[in-house]
Amino acid sequence: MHFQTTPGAAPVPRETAFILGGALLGGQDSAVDWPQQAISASLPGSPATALRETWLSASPCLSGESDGIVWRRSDDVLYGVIELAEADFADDARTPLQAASETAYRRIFRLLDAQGLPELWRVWNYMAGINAGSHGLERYRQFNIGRQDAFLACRRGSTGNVPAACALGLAGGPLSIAFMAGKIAAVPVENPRQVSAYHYPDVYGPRSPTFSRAALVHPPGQEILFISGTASIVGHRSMHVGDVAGQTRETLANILAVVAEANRLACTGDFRPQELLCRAYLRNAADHVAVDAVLREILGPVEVSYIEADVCRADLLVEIEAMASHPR
Ligand code: 3EB
Repeated sequence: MHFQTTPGAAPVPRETAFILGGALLGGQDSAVDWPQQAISASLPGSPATALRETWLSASPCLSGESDGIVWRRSDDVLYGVIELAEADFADDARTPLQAASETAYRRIFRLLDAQGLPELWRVWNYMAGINAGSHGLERYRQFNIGRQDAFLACRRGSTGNVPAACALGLAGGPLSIAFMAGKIAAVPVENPRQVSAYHYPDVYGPRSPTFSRAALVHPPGQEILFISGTASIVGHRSMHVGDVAGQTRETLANILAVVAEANRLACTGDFRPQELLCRAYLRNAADHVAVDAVLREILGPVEVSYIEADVCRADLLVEIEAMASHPR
């Protein structure tokens, strides 16, 4: 599998049958016939108003649409996108976001079981107003209840072998979840500097988030490291509140710790910080210059895309995710 980023308006560079799926950063949905997660947000510091990220398969893909999930698969890997409008869950006994979240994850697990690619590797979660409250509970916490309920209902377990993930707030739009899954289980990676998110205490919500700090996954001939959205959290506490440069340093210390931990488990040799392809989410677009300076000081000249989005804790200003790939 090959990953690439191109300016949004550019023509698709290869035969589209080989496109597994991807994301459109900054853009509204454009008509493509592969699963594409549209992330409608501004891209601070980018000359392009949209960037397209594409996963290319080594072989032609099979396409499908099931239960509202648009997906494509090769023999070994499946990528899908599901978007659910919360208004369609208005009559549910649960909050609409909780109900939509549980429904989305249940549908994802059903699809993966049916396709014989049951191992969920990486999930990208976006929702409107993530820090807003409704029904007496912050919306991110509502999402966490629905997500965890689906893992438990589908007999997945909600600790240990859970996917790498990110969860961000956008100005509006549906609950949007993209995911990558495969035949072979991911190797989950935790961060010794942080309490595992699935063990966060309940001051952060009635249910813990269901994700691992990183995952090593193994498509044919390859080892990919997916580092989850990472923030300025040590133990389980938010650090450097109000200080975006301090938060960025702490976040990168966490990412370096996750890379070191992944390297103990990797089968293709050490991943080096300079290899990372990063996405950085900024609560305030104007922080881009400060975050970029710290990021380049610590990681060197890596590839990074900035997206204006809300981090899931109201006291955090920046979250960074990353990935890297080795031949195997
Ligand atoms: C954190 O470490 C910051 O709920 O899926 C990062 C990555 C975060 C994923 C998720 C949340 C999620 O808790 C927030």
